[in-house]
Amino acid sequence: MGSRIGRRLHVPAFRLPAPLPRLPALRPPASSGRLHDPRTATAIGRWLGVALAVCFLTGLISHFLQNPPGWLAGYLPSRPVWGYRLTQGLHVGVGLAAIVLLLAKLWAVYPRLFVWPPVRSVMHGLERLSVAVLVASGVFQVLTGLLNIAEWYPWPFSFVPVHYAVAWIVAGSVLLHLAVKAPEIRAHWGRRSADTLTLPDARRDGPDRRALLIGVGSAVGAVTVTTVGQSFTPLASLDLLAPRHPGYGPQGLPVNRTAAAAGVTEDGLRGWYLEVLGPAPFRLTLDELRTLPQVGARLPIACVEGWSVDARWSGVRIRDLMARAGALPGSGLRVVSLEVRGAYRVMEMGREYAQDPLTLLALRLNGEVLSADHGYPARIIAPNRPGVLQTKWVTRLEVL
Ligand SMILES: Nc1nc2c(c(=O)[nH]1)N[C@H]1C(S)=C(S)[C@@H](COP(=O)(O)O)O[C@H]1N2
Ligand SMILES: [Mo]
Repeated sequence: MGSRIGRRLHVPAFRLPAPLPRLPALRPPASSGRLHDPRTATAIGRWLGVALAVCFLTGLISHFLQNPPGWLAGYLPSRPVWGYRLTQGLHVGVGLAAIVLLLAKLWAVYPRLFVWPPVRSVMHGLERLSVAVLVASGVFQVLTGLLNIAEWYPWPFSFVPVHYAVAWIVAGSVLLHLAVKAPEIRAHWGRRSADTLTLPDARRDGPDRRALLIGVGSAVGAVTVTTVGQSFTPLASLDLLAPRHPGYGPQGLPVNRTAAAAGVTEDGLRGWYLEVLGPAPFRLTLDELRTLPQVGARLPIACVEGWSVDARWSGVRIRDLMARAGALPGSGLRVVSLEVRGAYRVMEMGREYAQDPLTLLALRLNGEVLSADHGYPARIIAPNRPGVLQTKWVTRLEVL
C-alpha cells in the first residue's frame, strides 16, 4: 500500500486527483474482529459453561449436606471420608477459575452488549433481557462467593440462602442462553467454524485468537495454582492467594470461629460435663470420657469456604455414646454447643453419620488435647461432612 501512495504523490498536477486511498493505519487490523466474534465467544463460553455446571452441582451437594429435606436426612452418605473435601474444594477452586472465564467471556462479547438500537423486536428484547439476567446473576455469584471465602460481607443479606437462590437463576439463564444461541454454538463448536470453512487455512484460526485463548488459559492456571493448595495439600506450598493456608493455626489447623468469638470462656467451661439425652440419659465428666475406649481417625476438616486439611483425631465413638443412652438403631442425633449464639450452635446428624464408626466426639487433635479454639473440651468430627457441622465445644447430645 505504501508504494501505491508513493505513486499517487507523483501524478501530474493538472489531472483530477483520484479519491484518497483508505489509510491503512485507520483500519482496525483485519483479524481483530475475531476476538469478539461468535467463535471466540463459543470457545471461552464452553469452558465457562463447564465451570458453572461444576459449581452448580457441587453447590447442590453442599446445600443438601447442610440442609437435607426430612426424607433425605437419614440417607446422606458418610463415605467416602474425603467426599466433601473434594466437592467443596472443586466448588471454590472452579468458582475462582470462573471469575477469569467470566471476565474473558464478557470482554469477548462486549461489543454485542452495546448494540444500537438496544431492542429491535419483542423476541430480541426478551433475548437481551435473558442475557442481562445471565450477566447480572453470574457476576453476582462469583463476586459474593469470592467475598465469602475472604469472610467479608459488605451486604445486608445472609450469604448462604441468597447464593443458593441465585444459583438457580444462573442455571436457568444459562440453559435459556444455550437454547437461544444453539445455532451459533453448533456452527462454531468444532475445530473449524462452519462459516470460515471457505477461508484459506491461515485465516481460519489466527494467531490472535490462539494467543487470547492461551492467555485466558494461563490466567486460569495461575489463579488455580496459587489458590488450590488451600484444599489440595500437595500444592500447599504454592497457596499464595487463598485466604486460608491449611497448615497455619493452632495445632496445625486453621480456625474459623475462635472460642472468644463464640463466647466460650474458661469460666463457662468450669464444671463442664457432657449430657447425653435419650431413653437412658446420663452425664459424663471429661475424666470419665477419657476412660472410655478411645478411637483414632484421620479425617479432614473441610470448610465450606474451600480450605480443608486432614488431621488425626481421637475420642469416643458417637454410636457408643448413643447406644449407652438406649438409642434405637437408626436414630439420628442433635448436638448442642456451649457457644452462646451463632448459626452453628445446634447441629443434627442423620443415622448414617451417627452410626459411622469414624464419627467421634473428639477430645484430642494431632496427639494433643484439643485447644480452646478447636473446641475444647469435646467436639464433633465426622467423615464426609461440611466443616460448619463439625460442632465445637459440645455440651449436650440428644438422641432423636
Ligand atoms: N460451635 C461451633 N462449632 C463450629 C463452628 C462454630 O462457629 N461454632 N464453626 C464451624 C466451621 S465453619 C468450621 S470450618 C469448623 C472449623 O474447625 P476448626 O476451627 O477446629 O478448624 O468448625 C465448625 N464448628
Ligand atoms: Mo467453615
